[in-house]
Amino acid sequence: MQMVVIGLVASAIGIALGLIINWFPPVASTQAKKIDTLYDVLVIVSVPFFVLVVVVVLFSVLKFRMRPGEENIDGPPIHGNTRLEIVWTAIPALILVSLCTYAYITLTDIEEAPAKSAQPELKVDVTGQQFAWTYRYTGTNGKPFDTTELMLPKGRSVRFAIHAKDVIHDFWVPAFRVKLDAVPGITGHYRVTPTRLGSYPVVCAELCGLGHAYMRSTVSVVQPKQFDAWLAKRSQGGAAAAGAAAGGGGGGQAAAVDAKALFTNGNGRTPAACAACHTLAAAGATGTVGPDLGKALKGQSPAQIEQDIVDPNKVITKGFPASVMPPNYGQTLSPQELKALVKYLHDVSSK
Ligand code: HEC
Ligand SMILES: [Cu+2]
Repeated sequence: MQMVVIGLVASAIGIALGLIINWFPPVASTQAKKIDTLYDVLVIVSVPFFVLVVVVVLFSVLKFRMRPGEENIDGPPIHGNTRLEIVWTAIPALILVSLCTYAYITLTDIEEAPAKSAQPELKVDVTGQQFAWTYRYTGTNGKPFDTTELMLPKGRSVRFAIHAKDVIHDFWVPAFRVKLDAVPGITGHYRVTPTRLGSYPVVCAELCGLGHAYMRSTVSVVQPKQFDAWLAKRSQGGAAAAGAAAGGGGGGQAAAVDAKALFTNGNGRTPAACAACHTLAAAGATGTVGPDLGKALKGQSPAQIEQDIVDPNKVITKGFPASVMPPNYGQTLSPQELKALVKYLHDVSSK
């Protein structure tokens, strides 16, 4: 009786603590709410078992400990108790099956496609690469464009198609709760419906190399109107950049490459756009993995800047990690693109 009373009190305290402590990041999607409820139910069901085991162990240690003079006394021999064994197998099995069923129902629920009558789903391609995320949207003109900025409209279902270029990453927005591995050669999917305006962290949840801890950025959830305006603007930007690149292909003129667009969005072949990691006020870039290039490149010669880009580990900027900036821009940027980028960075940083 004593043990049962202590166990009940301890369980009640444990459950209360489990529910009072605020474990979760903000709830920013319809999925998040259901997952938090699932988590709360798991806390309510599992805390009593943990407490029960701990209480029985501590109680027994205290109450039935060996006292002086009892060294040679042995307890009564005990044989199996069939009824007890059936009960303690059946109850956990029942609980386990119920929890699995509930978890499975929640999973199908959060993965369900929006109703046909609802607004068409927004599709965003996500690509993980050491050590940044890039996103591909379909522009208002029907043409895809790449960006390092993840912008989502509030209240509309989004379906992510998740890819990886090099190693396994994992695309996770804790405020949305859902996450999925990004595996080279496989396209994974998940959907969320953002429900809360604001900026939330995007993290890589799979150890993917030396720069893993830096593979962080943010997602902005905005009003649908604001999103449409952003999409329209980026669609034009993408078209202009593509036009410029196509024009430059024949002439081979460095001036024909839109270096600013290249810096912001990459060329589709580079490992990651520079803006994913660098701040550069002139390009509106706000990455924080690498140095602020507007400041860091002051006084550097074009040759130095070029070396920084094609051989980033030769000179490591103080206070920043080595082996995080991709080492292969020398191959993934064309000579014209590299030249244009160096000229652009030299121009904007020497102002
Ligand atoms: C995955 C993150 C990442 C990406 C993408 C990235 N960089 Fe870097 N970059 C860094 C880090 C970290 C450093 C500092 C360590 C070092 O010097 O290698 C750096 C350093 C630099 C430097 C040297 C700055 C100085 O203080 O001298 C230059 C220049 C530079 N990057 C240009 C670029 C350009 C141009 C691009 C796009 C073509 C780019 N980076 C893409 C992370 C990145
Ligand atoms: Cu990663």
